[in-house]
Amino acid sequence: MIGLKTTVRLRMSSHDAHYAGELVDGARMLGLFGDLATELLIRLDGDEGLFRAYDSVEFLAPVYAGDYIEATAELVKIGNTSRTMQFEARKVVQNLRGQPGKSASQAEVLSTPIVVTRARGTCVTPKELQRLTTVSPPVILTAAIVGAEVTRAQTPHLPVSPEEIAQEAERCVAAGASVIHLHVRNDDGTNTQSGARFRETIAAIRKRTDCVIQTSTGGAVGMSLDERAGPLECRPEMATLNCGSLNFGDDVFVNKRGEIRDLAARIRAAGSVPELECYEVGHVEEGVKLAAEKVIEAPLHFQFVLGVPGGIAATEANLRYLVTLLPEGASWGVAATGRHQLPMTELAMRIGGHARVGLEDNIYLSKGVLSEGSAPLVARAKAYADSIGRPVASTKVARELLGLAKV
Ligand code: KMH
Ligand code: ZN
Repeated sequence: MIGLKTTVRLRMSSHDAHYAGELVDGARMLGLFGDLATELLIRLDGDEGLFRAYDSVEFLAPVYAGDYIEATAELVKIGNTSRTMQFEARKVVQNLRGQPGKSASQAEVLSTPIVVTRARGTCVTPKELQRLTTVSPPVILTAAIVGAEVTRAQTPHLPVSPEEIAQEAERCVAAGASVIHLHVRNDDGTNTQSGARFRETIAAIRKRTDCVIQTSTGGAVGMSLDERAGPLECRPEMATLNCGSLNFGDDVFVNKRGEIRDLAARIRAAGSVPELECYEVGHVEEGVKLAAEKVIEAPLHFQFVLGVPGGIAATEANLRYLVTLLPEGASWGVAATGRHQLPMTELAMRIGGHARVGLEDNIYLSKGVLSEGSAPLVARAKAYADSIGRPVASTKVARELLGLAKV
């Protein structure tokens, strides 16, 4: 429910104008915000609730009769009875009356809307008037603790040996992760998809924790399909299925359509549940097609990988669009690269998704400060989930949500 949004668009008429020169008063914008807040409360609680206070209001540009205003409210925090919302009103069409050489009825559509008012405020719905149950769904935190590209030269905190990886998996689960996205390394730190090395590493993890282990079938750029399928001999509970090709930094990560279907069949034969890795819009559509072709089974689990150089950018608009492509019943999460990891995983958690953090995608805790392994990144994601009222899924709950059989 956090992230619930609503929008109205309407024309300011001369009835709305209050001051000289057909200027509309700021209170009119606050009236719109009040109506938007009420709609969000009705959607959330089944009650109109009450507006308690504005924390901030900024009037940023004048509004005149004849302008069109688009106003949006977004639910950003839910307490026991309090509901905090962020408001924005934008001018999307402006009347040009009064400008030199323009007629009274002349107007233009603004290619870049002008923000006229911004505010943040808190509403209240008393407990006894909350008619709908608003239970926030648990969030599954995935820790991508190794990856294929990160090196010890970039961060000394990268686990390499099976025992180091197992220790890191245990730390991440203690911090709130329920899924470990797994790559493995040779002793010299180079990447490998060797089934034997996965077997050894999974056994070491299993001695320490009962998390969901999701092995990579992406491996590293340039590996053959047979090589990438190596970990499937361990019959992992989950395995990634990369849903399309893309430029991957300076390389090309090749996932031909036939190869995707081949790997999907191997994942199924191994008794594993696929997670669909999508780095582009078309990859999501391909994932949906795979289900239509019965190559994979519903419920589908999508991972939106945002911010790979060459792939879809890590922006709010992109993420909100990707979510609209999903079929009913699908789950989704976000794995964003580098400095995008924090804002994008938080956004995902606010709007109902799951989140992946860890050194595979981002080695920094903050600008210039290396994360001492993936566990601090998991702990920070859990703290955020707690702050917005989403419980972090235990390994048991994660298995239920993902439809996995207990190993
Ligand atoms: N290393 C990337 C080329 C996956 O694990 O399936 C692919 C990757 C995705 O990491
Ligand atoms: Zn990976």
